[in-house]
Amino acid sequence: FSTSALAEEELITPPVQINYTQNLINGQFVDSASGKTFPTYDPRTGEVIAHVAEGDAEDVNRAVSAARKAFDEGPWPRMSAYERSRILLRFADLIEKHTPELSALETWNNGKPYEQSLKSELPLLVRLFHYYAGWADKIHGLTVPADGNHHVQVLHEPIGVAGQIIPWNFPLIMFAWKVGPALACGNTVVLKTAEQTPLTALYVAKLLHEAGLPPGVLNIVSGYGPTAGAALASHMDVDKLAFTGSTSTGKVVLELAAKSNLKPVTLELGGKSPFIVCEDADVDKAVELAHFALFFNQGQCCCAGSRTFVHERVHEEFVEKSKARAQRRVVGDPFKKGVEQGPQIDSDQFEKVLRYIKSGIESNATLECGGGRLGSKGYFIEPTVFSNVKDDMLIAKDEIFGPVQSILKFKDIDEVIHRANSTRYGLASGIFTSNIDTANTLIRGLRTGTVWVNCFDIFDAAIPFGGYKMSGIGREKGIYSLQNYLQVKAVVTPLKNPAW
Ligand code: TXE
Repeated sequence: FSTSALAEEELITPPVQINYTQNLINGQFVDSASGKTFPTYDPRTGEVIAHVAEGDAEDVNRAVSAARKAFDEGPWPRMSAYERSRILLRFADLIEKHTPELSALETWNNGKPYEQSLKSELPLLVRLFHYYAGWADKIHGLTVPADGNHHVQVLHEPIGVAGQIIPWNFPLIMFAWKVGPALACGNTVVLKTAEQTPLTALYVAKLLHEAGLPPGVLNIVSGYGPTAGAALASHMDVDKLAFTGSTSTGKVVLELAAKSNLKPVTLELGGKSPFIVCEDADVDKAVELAHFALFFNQGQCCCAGSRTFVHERVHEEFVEKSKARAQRRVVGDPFKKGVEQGPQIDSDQFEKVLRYIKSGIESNATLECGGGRLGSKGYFIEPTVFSNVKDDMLIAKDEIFGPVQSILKFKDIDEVIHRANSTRYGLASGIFTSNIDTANTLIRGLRTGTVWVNCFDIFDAAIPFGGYKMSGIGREKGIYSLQNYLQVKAVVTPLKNPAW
């Protein structure tokens, strides 16, 4: 059921084995306290690929105790920063060595194209850990010229036990965004993976221990949100919480943190990012970039360019060409060469996306192409393009999180800034223009945490990422991510001889 002959080529058959399915607590793989397991699936078929230990509140308690002990008594926060850096560097090198297996496992459990896992995500994962290894021995405080006869220094200390909850759309990259800065700063961690994609985090955690991580520094609990996730968010002995997922669950975890011990929370949540094609655009290039901005990773990106605003002068040509591009998109088994789009992650997401498509049709947006399921098994959806989308339609307001492009027409820059900002989200935006004045006006006007100009989805390790408004609190990656994992201690000492 591919849309191109390319997908008929042979399956890539990478070596893939599932060795780790238990929770990781205090350096050991262990069954869950209840003995329960849950199935994890292959989204190509909906078939079970493994049964994984199902953690709940008791497993979270055990993991937090291990992390607490490793923080309060263990070597990790006390060892030289250089030694911590070397462990992270060795870890990055081990990931690089295991790239084919990890890429295969990521694709098997998530459904993303194997070539995407292999050629972009695993190299980025390695880069992220090199980046954070580089920070480990460069984190230091300040001295402050305070009034009076005092020597004032500000120490930057690790915050303690970090609780981290991640989603399923980029299981390994999300692991790195969370675990990298936490460990570089000398913290210990309890990570809860998404119930859809528990496998690769366990695999890399094993490599991290091989690289020399002391036991208890990184603990991983697999399990569901309302049980394991909620237990972590409300735990009294967790000093900091980091969450990536939906805006509605973000509100839940923020409330759980507030009602327990007021742990600080960083949130990376949903989006409805505008991608703005200006009147001077080279239409062919704009079509390709807008297509990538939306359809990348099966449309399952928090920053997906899911409102494609197109200037009226180029609108008609743009719609025709976007439709043609979507019809050429190669959908199929993600292990096949040349496949651009695999299945959606699971039946819930699959149904949700199809419901939004139905809503688009019912609200009289024009369905240019796609709109249905592909094949009869697994969670494949046709690349779908709507034109004549209006701002008040559900498909223009809600995060669809699937391969559904909505094209909206605009007349002038002030109007498009206003409409692009008329959303509860503010994660990212894209601009396509070669006019510097237009670009600068849009850059200043858009209320989003990232503005990509004539590019999209550039995820360098050093670039901060996060949202305005209901897209989140705080920033990940780059220097800003370190602040989330550090406490600030002011130390004041009287000076005996103020002149010196
Ligand atoms: O998200 P959830 P879901 C958006 C996207 C998607 C929608 C729903 O629109 O369609 O969210 O996806 C854990 N206490 N994004 O249901 O529920 C859960 O186990 C503590 C955007 O997968 O937010 C998982 O580990 N934790 C997004 C994580 O939260 C809880 C990525 C995310 O799940 C919990 C994914 C609870 N009560 C979905 N309930 C992005 N920003 O990239 C769930 N969890």
